[in-house]
Amino acid sequence: MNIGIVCYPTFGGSGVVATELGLELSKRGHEVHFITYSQPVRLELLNSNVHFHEVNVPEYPLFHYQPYELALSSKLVDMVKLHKIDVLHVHYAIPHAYAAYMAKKMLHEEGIEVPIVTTLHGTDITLVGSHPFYKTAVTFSINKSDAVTSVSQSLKDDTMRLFDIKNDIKVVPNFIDLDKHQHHFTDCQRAMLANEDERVMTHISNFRPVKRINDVIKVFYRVQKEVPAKLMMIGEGPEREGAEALCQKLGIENKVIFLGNSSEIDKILCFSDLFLLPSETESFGLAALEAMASGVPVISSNTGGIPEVNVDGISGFLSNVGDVDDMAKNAIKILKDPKVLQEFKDNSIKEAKRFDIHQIVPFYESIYNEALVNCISI
Ligand code: GMT
Repeated sequence: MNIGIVCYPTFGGSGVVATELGLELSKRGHEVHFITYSQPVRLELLNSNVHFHEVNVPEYPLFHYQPYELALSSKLVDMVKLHKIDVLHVHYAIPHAYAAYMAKKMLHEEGIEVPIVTTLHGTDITLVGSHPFYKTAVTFSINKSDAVTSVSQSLKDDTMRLFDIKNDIKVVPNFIDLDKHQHHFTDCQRAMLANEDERVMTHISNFRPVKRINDVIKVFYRVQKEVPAKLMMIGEGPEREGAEALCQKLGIENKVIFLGNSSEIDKILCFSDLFLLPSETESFGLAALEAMASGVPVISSNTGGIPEVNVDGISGFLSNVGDVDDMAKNAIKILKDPKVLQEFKDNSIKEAKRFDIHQIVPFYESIYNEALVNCISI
């Protein structure tokens, strides 16, 4: 099958999922075309089955806002025709599902029918999409898609609650390539960052307010009083500056290492003992799953789709949003005793196996096949 994938090419989870999906589909014999404004960060290698087509939006001074949707829908039409794309899979409703619908309509005028599969990732629904300024267009795009998937049951429930949805939404959870997360490294650089007796705690995100970055620091502050530890902060975003200031205020700046964005997540997780994800909301929590696949237990909030991934008392612990005391207490419980830590590490890998890429990707293939058969004619 020739599959067009539209996504955000950045470090965000939706772009990561779209990229890993495309790569796996290519291994399964499909031809995959990524169509977006720059090469996705996790897409390192292009080959005869994996292509990247850049969407260019020329700057024009008359426009206060450059019309990306317009450029994207035109590019989709051109690429579908040129590469005989059978199905378009768009990740993130805004504006991808909307642009794909326009492309579908233009292609229909030329006698070409192409089904649109839309995957909802979370912020496109819970944070941005339900805003009154976008809601009408988001509802329309979801209802006009040939198939709609959501990355967790929780996100499906939110979508049904917040929008007037006429379409069926299938839950296809995010997935993980376990092979990539098994530690084959011989150059684990743990010693450069922490002493032998110190535990390594890690947080990875885009440092947006929804991630509650200050809670990460507050939990760590409590833990390091009881257990010698270091904290790795991976990612970039608006909350980083405030978090660095908080570390200084608490006098722990020498124990917290801000590493910025990294494409070596697997290496960082290789020397981590605990992952912190205290988010306000999280449709799934791919970062937590990546940690678990590397054998790193998770201390998280119990919001959104996180409980579908992190199992309380097994792969880590869940607490109410903002309850940093409880999170710290749970973190200490895991970190203090090496036997307990090892048990949680083993359990984390076991739980991550529920999301094995080889089990999940076939669901997308059957959704594409079904969409091809039932392609809604406009
Ligand atoms: O979490 C973010 O800020 C990035 C965002 C995105 O759209 O890329 O992540 C969302 O999609 C991920 C992949 O499906 C999920 O794992 C994240 O939980 C979800 N983020 C939120 O719901 C806040």
